[in-house]
Amino acid sequence: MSKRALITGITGQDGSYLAELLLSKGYEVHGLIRRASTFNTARIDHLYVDPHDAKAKLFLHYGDLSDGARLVTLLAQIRPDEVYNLAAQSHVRVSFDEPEHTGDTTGIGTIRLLEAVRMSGIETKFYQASSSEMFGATPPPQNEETPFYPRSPYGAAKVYSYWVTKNYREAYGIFAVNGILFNHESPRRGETFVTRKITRAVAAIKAGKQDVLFMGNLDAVRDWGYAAEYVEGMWRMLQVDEPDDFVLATGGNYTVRDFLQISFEHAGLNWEDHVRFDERYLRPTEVDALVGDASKAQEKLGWKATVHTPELARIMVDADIEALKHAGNDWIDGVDLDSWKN
Ligand code: NDP
Ligand code: GDR
Repeated sequence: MSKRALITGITGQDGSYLAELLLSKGYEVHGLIRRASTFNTARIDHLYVDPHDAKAKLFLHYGDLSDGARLVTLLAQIRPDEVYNLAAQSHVRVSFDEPEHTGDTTGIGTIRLLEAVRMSGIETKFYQASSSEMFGATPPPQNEETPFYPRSPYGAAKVYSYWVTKNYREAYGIFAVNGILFNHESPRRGETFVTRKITRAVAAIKAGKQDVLFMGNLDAVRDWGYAAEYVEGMWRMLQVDEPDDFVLATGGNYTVRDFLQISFEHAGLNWEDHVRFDERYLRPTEVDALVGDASKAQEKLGWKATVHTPELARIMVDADIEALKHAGNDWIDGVDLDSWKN
């Protein structure tokens, strides 16, 4: 019998890589998707097989983390061995615009899912997508022992989710773990996160479709790793004997300015000729520096990042240059995106 997993947030960056990984390991994969007026499954379309086909191993179900009753029904019906809670309003800047919605999805959504596990009476392992944003103002290097000091409604909601996950482990004996992941990126990264915003702009500028890129704080320090590697770490956290919490990070230390420089240079461009400041992209409170220490994951999970920030930037620039060649009129350039998205 193959193992069964349920992934919330399967249509997102990490959900798509995790679905790929679990399918490659022979899992039957179930994903929660939100009903939308347009299709939102572009990142997993390549994995989809018609459910009438006997070979189908990926099944999608409508649902939402705001709908607790639906979560109970789904868990009782699917009876997964592993639940990965990746769904969230995940954009830090947007969480200042939509603080209540972010709290409801990124915070309360987690306890709805944990309650659904409990109420459906199933035995399952539970992974919570916790974040380095929880460390916020506490200076690096950050590890599992570092105190939390969130600096956004998003960070605060993730702290809530972290603690309820730990509480359900202690109170009800659920195998529940927190993966505290530092920034991880890929060619599938959402277009309004800083790395992808930069690499898409590089592709568009190189192709003569864009000239200027508006940015916020270039001094922020981040530890950017490769998402495809991080989902392996998530899976490993559910394969150990005892539930525990783990940091995943590369340990690297780069500013947004460094990422601009590496990305533009890779395409033969000078970033200073194209980048302009727009205060719209500043946050009311900023997280100045996140640099992770993942030695516990290396020791106990045998997990270590191999792709570091400069290589990641080059992978993303190459992918966006390639994507633009095939995009035709579907490509929305960075300037347009900026005017109505964050
Ligand atoms: P994305 O923003 O790419 O994906 C978020 C997913 O959540 C999407 O599938 C989205 O669906 C879904 N979602 C949003 N709101 C709801 C809701 N109310 N009900 C059900 N589903 C919902 O995030 P990532 O893949 O980058 O990140 C995955 C998780 O890891 C998130 O929880 C994020 O906060 C966390 N995290 C991410 C890090 C990173 O660097 N990427 C680092 C640390 C933590 P839809 O497609 O319909 O919008
Ligand atoms: P972050 O990622 O807030 O770290 O959260 P993001 O890429 O949005 O910002 C990183 C840093 O870049 C600065 N910045 C800009 N950011 C954006 N988006 N757009 C800009 O124009 C811009 N200019 C400068 C930001 O101020 C910030 O300092 C991500 C998300 O994936 C979270 O869900 C996850 O939990 C954390 O990473 C770890």
